[in-house]
Amino acid sequence: MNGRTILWRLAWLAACAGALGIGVGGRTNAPQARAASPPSWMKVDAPHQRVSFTVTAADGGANGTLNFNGYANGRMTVTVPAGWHVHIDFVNSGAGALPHSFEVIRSGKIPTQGIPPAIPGAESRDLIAGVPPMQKDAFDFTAAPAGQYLWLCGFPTHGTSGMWDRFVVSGSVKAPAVTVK
Ligand SMILES: [Cu+2]
Repeated sequence: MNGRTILWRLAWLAACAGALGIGVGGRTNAPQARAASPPSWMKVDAPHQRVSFTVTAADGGANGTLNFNGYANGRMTVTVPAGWHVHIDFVNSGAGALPHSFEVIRSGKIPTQGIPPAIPGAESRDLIAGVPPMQKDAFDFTAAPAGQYLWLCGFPTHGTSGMWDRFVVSGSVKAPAVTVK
């Protein structure tokens, strides 16, 4: 077998492994982040470096309704390029009949209730009292500085009960993205 044939066989093996979802040399049974097609609740306006999210609190029964868009306990990661304008339409679906709120905090220990947001303007009204069931709010902020953040519900004990997801402000990505695991 000459060198070219060996290279071709390696390429073929890599292609097969990729098609089967097998990481070469990696574990095959670990949960992996999925880069699904953009969710319907994200609207990207790339020319204006602007992204809008509809964030629904208590979207179905996941985590006893303590979730954002169905995800809790950091299962979802939302990434936005640094410097982009972010608009959030926040909706409390009413499932679970509890108030909820939304804010961006630095990644780290989950507080027992809302704290001042890490990014100016990145919070819904009545952070600790919450937005009542079936009500909504809207707000805007600039995604900066780059770093690791969380989306948190500031209603007492909701965050520590898992009502949080990951939010990354990235200095290297070119477009917003949502991954779940
Ligand atoms: Cu909540």
